[in-house]
This record gives sequence, structure tokens and C-alpha cells, in this order.
Amino acid sequence: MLERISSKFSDVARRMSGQHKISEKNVRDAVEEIKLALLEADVNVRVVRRFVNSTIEEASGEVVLKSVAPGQQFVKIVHDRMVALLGDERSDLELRGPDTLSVILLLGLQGSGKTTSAAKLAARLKKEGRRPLLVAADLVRPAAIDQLVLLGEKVEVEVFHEKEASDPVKLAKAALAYAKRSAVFDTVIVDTSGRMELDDELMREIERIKKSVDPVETLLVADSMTGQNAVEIAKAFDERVGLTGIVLTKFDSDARGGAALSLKSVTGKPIKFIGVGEKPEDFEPFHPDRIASRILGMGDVLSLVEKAQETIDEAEALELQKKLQSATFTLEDYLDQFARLRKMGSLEKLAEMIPGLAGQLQGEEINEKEIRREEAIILSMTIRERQNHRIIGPSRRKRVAKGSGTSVFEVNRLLKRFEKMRGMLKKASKNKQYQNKMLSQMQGH
Ligand SMILES: Nc1nc2c(ncn2[C@@H]2O[C@H](COP(=O)(O)OP(=O)(O)OP(=O)(O)O)[C@@H](O)[C@H]2O)c(=O)[nH]1
Ligand SMILES: [Mg+2]
Repeated sequence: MLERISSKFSDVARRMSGQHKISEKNVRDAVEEIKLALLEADVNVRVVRRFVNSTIEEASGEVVLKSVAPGQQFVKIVHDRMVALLGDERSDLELRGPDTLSVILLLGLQGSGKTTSAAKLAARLKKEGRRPLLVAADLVRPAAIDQLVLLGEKVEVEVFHEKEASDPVKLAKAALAYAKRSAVFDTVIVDTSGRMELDDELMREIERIKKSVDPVETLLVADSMTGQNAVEIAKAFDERVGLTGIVLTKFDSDARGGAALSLKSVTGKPIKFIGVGEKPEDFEPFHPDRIASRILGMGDVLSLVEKAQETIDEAEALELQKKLQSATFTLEDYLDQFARLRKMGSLEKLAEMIPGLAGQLQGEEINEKEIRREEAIILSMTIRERQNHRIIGPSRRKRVAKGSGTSVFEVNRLLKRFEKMRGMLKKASKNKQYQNKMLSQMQGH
């Protein structure tokens, strides 16, 4: 899910974050693109309007436009707005202490994923050390009880069920009494029946079940594939029954993402979990900030900024920029990069994280051992050789190999690699826009 919207957003984010100067018009244009992407993703129109207005207002301020890195500030504003849209903080379940029973009631339309989610939730809580009991209170669909019993076996959680029962309210009460009596359980998860359409009968039944079990969590299970519809359903259920949160299922599908992005804003209820597959373990807490970063395609950029901040300061970056521009990058400078490379991992990883460089350094994995050998090779060169590698002919190569305890083959390989990197940097340095992008990222703006 979210692939389409993410590809549009990361385009805008990458483009804007490379800008060292932006105008109010740039902001408006970028926001317009974002607006279209949101509408295309089936996000609620009112939500889009609010998002757009507040982003423009905040991003067009003097403080942002005149700042050192306005493009990246813009991206940060969009990111933060997106996090707010998705629900700010992660909302966990609010369960009672282990000595008091906590009831979780699951409800929703037919086929939304209630039964599957009940088992997933039970498995998860069990892993966290709680002692859940599943309750098969869907007495409408004939196979519903068997389905939950089977899932319960799979996740090794007991399922309370009565084959002959016909009243879900009575059954839920009986389950609660059983849980209290046995004193083995601290959490009761109630699976209920779904219907094709929102109807009065279903609502009344759910209301009665809710009253009889007094749940601490009433979670709507909503199918992300239903898009806008999921939002309307959530609103209706909340008004009638009162929800404490949402489980958004089928997040692994290619749904356009509108539901995920509108639910919190429209209903005020947080998405607490997402279902990401059919298996019991395909169930995750919903983290607004992580999803926002994913939508913006910022994961890599942000981690590069973080890593680079540790390893390079502004003055160093400027110095490097000068060298790139004049193409006087020497083996000496190459040597300086090793410490940085060590922290970053490999050349390839470094390249992957810089837009435009990905794929250009394939197979150039340099491991710690190799870095040490390369260092030894360069240290065996004279200062003059390090400053101008072109003078290192065959006899010098032999001497360097001997001095560093390596072979001529390895010296040749290092020189070749250095040539390649130099060529790449030279090429990159001619492209001003690209270079600014790379530099601003290295400086961590
Ligand atoms: N890919 C994917 N499939 C899911 C997810 N959650 C549920 N499903 C599938 O959706 C289908 C319906 O799931 P159920 O759990 O039976 O839905 P339900 O709401 O209990 O359905 P009713 O009881 O008939 O109302 C099943 O085939 C599940 O495997 C999910 O997060 N991802
Ligand atoms: Mg079911």
C-alpha cells in the first residue's frame, strides 16, 4: 500500500530538499503536486484541504524561505503535517493491570478481517506476557466458530465457544463469567459477526454486546481496500457504538492509501494496529512517524543525514566541495575518506543513499580488511605520489606493494578504483544542482 502516493511524494521531497533557495511560488507548486497525489490516493477532500492550507501557511513564512536550507525545512514541515494526519503519537491499547480482566471488542463489516485480527491480537498479547481468551461471538455465519477455533489452535490461545448458542449477548456474558471463574486469563478478545451493509440490527446487537461486556477497547476492524468507505463506516460506528481505536487490515494490499490517511482526521480515533498479511504474525502496531517517513521516501535520506552529521562538519564539507570543483581530489583526500567510509559502511551503501549515485558503485563493497590494506598502500607512497597518482609507474608500484606488504595487483586495483571514484566525483561536480544536493545532505541540513 501507499506505493503510488509515496513515489509522488518522494519525488517532490527529493527535489525540494536539494534547493538552497525557494520562493513562495515553489512552495505553492510543490503543495499543488502533493494535493493531487493525496486526492488521487482517495484521501478525504476536507482532510486534503486542511493539510494543504496549513502546509502552505507554515512553509511560506519568512523564517522558512530565508533559512539556510529552506527546501529541507519544507520537507520537514510536510513530514510533520503527515505525522499529525496519521495520528501523532503511537496509540497503544489501554489495558487494565493483569489482576483485572480487560475486554477487547472487535467489530466491523463482513470480511473486513475481524476474526483474523482477533487471533493476531491474541498471539501478540500472549507474546507480551498477557493471558488472552478468544471468544467466538459471531453466531451468524455457520463456519465462523470453526474458523476462530482453528486460528486459536494455531496461535495456542483458548477459544470460548458454544456450538448451540444463538444469542451473542448471552454468549459474551457467559465467556466473561468463564474467564473470571477460571482466573487464568487477563484479557478477553471478543470476535463479532459482520454484515454486508450498516444496518440497524447489527448496530443494536453490537450496542447490547458492548453494554454486557464493558470493554476497555472497542476496535473497529476496517479494510483499507474500501478506501473512503472505511472512513464513513468508522464515523457511523463511532457515533452509534463509540470506538476507542481502529485496526486497519490489508495494509499489504495495493489500496491507494486514502483510508489510512483520512481515518484519524475524520473520526478522531487512532489507528492502533495494521494487518499486513494473512498469517498470525502479520500484524503490527501503527507508527505514524514511520509511515510518514515511508510515504515521503525519507528513510534513506534521513539516515544518511544522521550518519553524515557524525562524520563530517560544515568546514570539511566546504573544503571537499572546493576540491570537487577544481577536480584536485587526491589520494591524500581519498585516505581522509576512509575514516568516514568506515562509519558509513561501504562505498556502495554510501552511493545508494545519495540520489543519482545509486548503482554507480556496484561491486565496490569495501570491507574493513580492505580499507586497512588500501590505507597501508597509500601510506607507503611518498607525499608527491599521493598528491599526483599519475607519476606512479610500474617500478613505483612494485616498491609500494613491497612497502605495504601487498601485491602489485592490489596496488593496481586501488589506483583503478581511485580513478573511477575521481571520475565520478568530477562528473558530479559539473552538475551544480546535483552537487548542492549531495553537499547539503552531507552537511546534514
Ligand atoms: N492480505 C491480507 N489479508 C487479510 C488481512 N486480514 C484479513 N485478511 C483476509 O481477509 C479475509 C477475511 O478475513 P476474516 O478475518 O475472516 O474477516 P471477518 O471480518 O472476520 O469476516 P466475517 O466474519 O465474515 O465478517 C480472509 O481471507 C483473511 O485471510 C490482512 O491484513 N492482509
Ligand atoms: Mg469473522
